[in-house]
Amino acid sequence: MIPSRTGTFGFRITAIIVGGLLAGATLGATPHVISQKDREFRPKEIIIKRGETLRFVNDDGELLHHAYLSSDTFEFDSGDQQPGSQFDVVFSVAGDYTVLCGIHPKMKLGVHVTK
Ligand SMILES: [Cu+2]
Repeated sequence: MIPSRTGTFGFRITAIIVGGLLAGATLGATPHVISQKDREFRPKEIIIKRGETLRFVNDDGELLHHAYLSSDTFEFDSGDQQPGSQFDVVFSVAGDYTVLCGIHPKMKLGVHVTK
């Protein structure tokens, strides 16, 4: 019986370690928050590393927003964003991009993704 107990114990230890690593990875990938308030992206310019996440938050009262990016190497489309909602985008390709809003043409966000 002792060997079988040890085996179960060993498995549990492994599960705890793997679980801890996953939790750590999630914490390490804290998104960069982009506010969309007063019909502006805030900040208007951001530098991130490839693989990092931008979180587009619509904190603009009653207004809809619709963040999107269209380029040769990378694109996304948040769809219409209701007030209070958020949309996460992982920038998986390095480059210099301009994110626009499909509803407010003057809204622009410069995203510089380094390798
Ligand atoms: Cu907008």
